[in-house]
Amino acid sequence: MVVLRQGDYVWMDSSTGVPIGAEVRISSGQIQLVDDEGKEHKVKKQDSSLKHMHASSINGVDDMIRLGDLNEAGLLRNLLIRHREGTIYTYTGSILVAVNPYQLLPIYSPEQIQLYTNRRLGELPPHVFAIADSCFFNMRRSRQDQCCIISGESGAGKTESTKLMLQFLAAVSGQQSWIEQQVLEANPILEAFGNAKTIRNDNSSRFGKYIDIHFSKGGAIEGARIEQYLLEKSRVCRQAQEERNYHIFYYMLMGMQAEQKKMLSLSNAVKYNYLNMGKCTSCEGRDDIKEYARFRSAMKILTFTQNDSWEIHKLLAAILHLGNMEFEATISNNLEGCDIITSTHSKMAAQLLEVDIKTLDASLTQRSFMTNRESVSKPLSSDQASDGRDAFVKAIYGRLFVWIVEKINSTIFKPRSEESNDTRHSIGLLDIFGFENFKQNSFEQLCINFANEQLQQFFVKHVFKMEQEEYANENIVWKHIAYIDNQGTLDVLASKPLNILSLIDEESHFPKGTDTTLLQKMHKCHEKNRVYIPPKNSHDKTFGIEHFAGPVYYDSKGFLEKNRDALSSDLIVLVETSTNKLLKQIFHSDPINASTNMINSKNSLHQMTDTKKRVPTLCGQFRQSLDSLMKTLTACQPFFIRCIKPNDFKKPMLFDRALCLRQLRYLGMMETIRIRKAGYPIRHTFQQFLDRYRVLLNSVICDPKTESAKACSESICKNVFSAGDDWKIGKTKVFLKDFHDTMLELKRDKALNEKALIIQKVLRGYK
Ligand code: AOV
Ligand code: MG
Repeated sequence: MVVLRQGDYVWMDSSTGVPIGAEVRISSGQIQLVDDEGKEHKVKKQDSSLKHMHASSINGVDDMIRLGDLNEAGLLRNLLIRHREGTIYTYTGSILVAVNPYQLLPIYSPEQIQLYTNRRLGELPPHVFAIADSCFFNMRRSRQDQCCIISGESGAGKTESTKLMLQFLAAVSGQQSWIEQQVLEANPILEAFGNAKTIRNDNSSRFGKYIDIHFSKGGAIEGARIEQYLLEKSRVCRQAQEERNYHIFYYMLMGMQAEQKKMLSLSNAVKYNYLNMGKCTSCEGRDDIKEYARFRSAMKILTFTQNDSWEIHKLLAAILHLGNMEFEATISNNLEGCDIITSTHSKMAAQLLEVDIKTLDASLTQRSFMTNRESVSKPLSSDQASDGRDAFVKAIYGRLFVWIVEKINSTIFKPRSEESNDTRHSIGLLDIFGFENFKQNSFEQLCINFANEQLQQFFVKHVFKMEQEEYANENIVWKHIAYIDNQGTLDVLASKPLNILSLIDEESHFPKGTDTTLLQKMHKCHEKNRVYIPPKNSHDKTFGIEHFAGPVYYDSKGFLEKNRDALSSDLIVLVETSTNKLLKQIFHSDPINASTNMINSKNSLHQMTDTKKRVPTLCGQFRQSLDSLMKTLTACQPFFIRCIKPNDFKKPMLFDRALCLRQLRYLGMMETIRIRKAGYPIRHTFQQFLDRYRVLLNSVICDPKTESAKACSESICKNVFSAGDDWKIGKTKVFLKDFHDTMLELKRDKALNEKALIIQKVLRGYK
């Protein structure tokens, strides 16, 4: 029975299903509980449903493995009270949990960078800088590539964390060199072209990126390489309510000089069909004029010439004019067709693309195809023509984006010369589009969520599977910790025979395939699997997938079209006739990387049916690039940052317990804390361990000349750690906790310093 006293803290029932913390207040014999959300409750002096809070939960802890109340309520409250104080970072061992503050905090100054430089994890309060510093330190200590995987749903803070990591690494690696500046300034360009306002996030990344930063042996940034994944091209033509197109369009229309705008015949954003569809052309808190200036200066730093920049603007303006072109239905020879209505927009589009207006007209309103003997053209309806125009625009924008990333890479990537034989190491930062679940979800969301499933699996493999396997192999006594494995979802999506992605691909290659035939096949193959949620009835075109982060319902309409990502041969031929160098260049780059399929007029049908000559689909390319990403990540030592979105309103100081609990659950945080608390995430082979910490070995007790590396390692541990400390000696490795690593490094530094002092004294004595 719990006896309540003034000032006690207790756990009480709450509507979210997990207990909430509350403080006991007693006045004139009345007992009140004030819960963590400020609500007051009257209770009796003795209430059997209440439980006293563990001391560690009252004020919270820096590292959640130290929580006494190791349950969901404890975990949730720890983040809540820290968030309330503006402490957004918390550790779970070396895994960082970051709760989006939705406000600028004074914790990213140069002084803070300095403070966190060259300190061991856990020496200072949790911080994203500490993770960056650990990556840097580990890279130099183990001479192995590092990566940091930043995950969380849309708006949770992945992109901001990535920028902070980069800022830290640039600062600690040297003295503000030009290449560091260039690596940092790549970001405003990428964001201008690849980020947009969505209902979830005002600066949502609509592409994935992996920035691999290369360091010299001395730890200076030598260069970097950016890998981009699957830009959401459909946004260029269509946006949902309250969403915007890519930032660059609005920046340009707000920030460009009047004279230049006139040359491109541009007016305000509200005037363009491609920009006003979401009924939202400005974004609160985002100054498009200022951002444009920032973007222009970044372009200069990344060595885009004035001419490059002008040519890019020309293509962007052409896109806006293409979007405002109108088609008028016609009937000739009993065939429905259409014409472009001549307007300034059609004229400007042709002028900027540097193509003949008549050819533009013909390429958009007719489609050529091969019969057995000859090429014939068929008129298109106005709807078909505007679909074709949209496909053209998506191809231009998508290819332009790829070209820009490659151009940035050509500036920041420094290949190693043949002679240089010292190895270079790298730190990779992964920032992809977060898990998404909108009212309406399409092919893009399926790809985005598939990528997030893969990352979750990488986490599960690393933190749960491989770790527990290793304990078994090394004969470490261990009680298995259960965890939720999302491999089942990945199997249905991408590994099992006839998996969903391969069915989409199959159907895309099949000329007669439609969204309905696709649904039928999916249904037939996966009906019995719990991961697949079938349509409600025969008219329903929606299927669902049980993702690790919850079920998502996808509208299959347009799936095949989007996946085929095809452009008519007429438009390809049109580009051939253009004198616009940039346009031609972006269309001539490698089609796999440029991510638009060209359907060649001569063999388009053959390509569709002949498996050997298949044009890669969007999904196929995406899977390939994700596979290669997973290989890269597997070859690195990983760090993890788990970002949490505290509310759906982009508001500071608002912590929605139910929303956070849901994220903590699907991120597997409870199990992560358990395994980090019980487990030994730091592992060294005996020889590595001895090599690094030899200075901590008392050779009187254990002589490395006669004793084995294993015996020496054990002796070092006994020497450094307190009695009763939980570390283990396996068959080939030493197994330690995160704090042991910090302790060893600090003691090693101290011992080396003392040794150096003694040597100095001795040398002085000789003089
Ligand atoms: P995301 O990358 O995880 O979403 P962002 O990193 O873009 O999310 O964060 C969304 C917004 O939250 C930012 O624009 C900031 O306003 C705010 N924010 C995030 N982290 C911080 C921080 N450390 N300090 C201050 N404000 C922050 V997405 O790309 O949509 O998956 O696709
Ligand atoms: Mg982002």
